[in-house]
Amino acid sequence: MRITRRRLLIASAASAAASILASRAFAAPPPLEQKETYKVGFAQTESNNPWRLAQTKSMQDEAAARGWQLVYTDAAGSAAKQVADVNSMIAQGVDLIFLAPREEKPLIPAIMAAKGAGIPVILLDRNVDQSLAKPGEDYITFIGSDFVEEGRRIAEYLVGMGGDKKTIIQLEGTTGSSPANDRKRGFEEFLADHSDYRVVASQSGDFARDRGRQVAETLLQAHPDANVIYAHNDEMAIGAIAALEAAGRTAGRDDCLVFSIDGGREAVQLVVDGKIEAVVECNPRFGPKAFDTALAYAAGEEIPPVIINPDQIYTPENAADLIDTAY
Ligand code: GYE
Repeated sequence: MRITRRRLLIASAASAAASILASRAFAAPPPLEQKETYKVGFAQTESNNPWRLAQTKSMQDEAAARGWQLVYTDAAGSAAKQVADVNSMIAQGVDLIFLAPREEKPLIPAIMAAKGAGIPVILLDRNVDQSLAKPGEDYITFIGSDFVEEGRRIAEYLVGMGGDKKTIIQLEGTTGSSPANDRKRGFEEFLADHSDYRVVASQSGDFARDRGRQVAETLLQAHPDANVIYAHNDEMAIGAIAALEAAGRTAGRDDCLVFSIDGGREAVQLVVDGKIEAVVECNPRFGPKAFDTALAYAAGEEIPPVIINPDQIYTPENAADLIDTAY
């Protein structure tokens, strides 16, 4: 009796292993047919800042230029709505879905649903948890910036300045999103080797201007000695400048340094004005590369698992010359 049971267990373990192997063997994103024109989805995460608007415009312009139909949705800052948006694109039978996943984990079921329905997915601008979904298997690739590097560049610039501004408030992006996780990691990892620099408070401002202002106001009250604000995007940096001024302080080298990431025109102008010390660019113009990648995939070309956009840095030395490159 006991032996039979053991045999059964071995047999079922073997068949489980076989089925894992079988699913691995077919673990590739669904193919994309070569056609004259396509109907593709773009599932945007929210539209509350110039970065998002520039990204959407770039996708719409590219679709129009190529004569492709674009099914556009805006999740308005809700991961649950974004999952529903992807499901509706699947129901509409789009050929491919461009997805800007709001957070790293909640969009995994949407990626898997598209895969199950035979629709390939390209992730744009934000990534997902790599232990739960993989490029080249569950989706084609991730196109976007190297967020760890963006955070690292800000820290490197700050340390490179020298001086006595070393007490830092960090305004984090949307909790659970890949740019917030990675911009924090890159920044803090670089500073780990410079222990005289201290992040005294770090809180999410949800990548939003007014939330950034409110959080900065509270943190500046709790840490009046703070003399650096590192914001994970322009919007929160602009909110933080308002908070500094409301507290009777000034943004800039004389009082509190402000840093941000994105490179919208308003923030680059603030670098020219001396209120933001430096902005690391995060380019939102995805259209051409996104559509080219889809075509390369349809043509059977090998697509790398990540496609990194090159980004520049706006500083007091170059901001006036480069402002026309800002979106
Ligand atoms: O920095 C921010 C936006 O995901 C890289 O999201 C993007 C970030 C960008 O809302 O402004």
